[in-house]
Amino acid sequence: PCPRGLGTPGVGKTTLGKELASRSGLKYINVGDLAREGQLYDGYDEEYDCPILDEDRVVDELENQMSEGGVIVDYHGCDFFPERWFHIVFVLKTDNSILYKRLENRGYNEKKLKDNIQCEIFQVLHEEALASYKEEIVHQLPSNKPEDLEDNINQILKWIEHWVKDHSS
Ligand code: DAT
Repeated sequence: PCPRGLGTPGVGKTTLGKELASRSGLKYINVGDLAREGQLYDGYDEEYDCPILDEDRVVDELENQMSEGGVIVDYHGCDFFPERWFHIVFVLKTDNSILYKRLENRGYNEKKLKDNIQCEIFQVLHEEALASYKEEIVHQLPSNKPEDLEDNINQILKWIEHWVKDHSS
């Protein structure tokens, strides 16, 4: 039900990713920005009025950095990334009424609004993550209010600390 090129914008991925990078020292990569800068597109979706991501070129572009490690990747989809790239996957979840307001503030038109909210209702991205990665590394996090952001960051920082400890002998 969720067309390519759409997803759940507005849930707070960029806000969380950047803040986490600055507090953890990990590197932050926004796949949408990377694609725009490198024009990593493969055609244009007329119906949804957005370029279609060239997934193979995105993967090629990221491969070197990803094998070095220590990277936070921000994107609304995850099924085309190699499974070996990630040790943990977070799917942010925002209540529909709150998400609707955030997307309205971004100036989305009615069709784009409806499609994106639909996508959230059907939990498409969470299912995509569960189908692409081991269930135990996929975590859903609430992203409605500023306290959620703070809780999520603290929780992930703790996880990073443990991971580093476990892998440093
Ligand atoms: P995304 O990168 O998923 O598109 P964003 O990080 O740009 O989303 O955030 C969209 C808007 O929502 C932005 O104005 C910041 C706000 N926001 C993000 N996380 C939030 C939270 N936990 N509580 C309240 N507002 C939040």
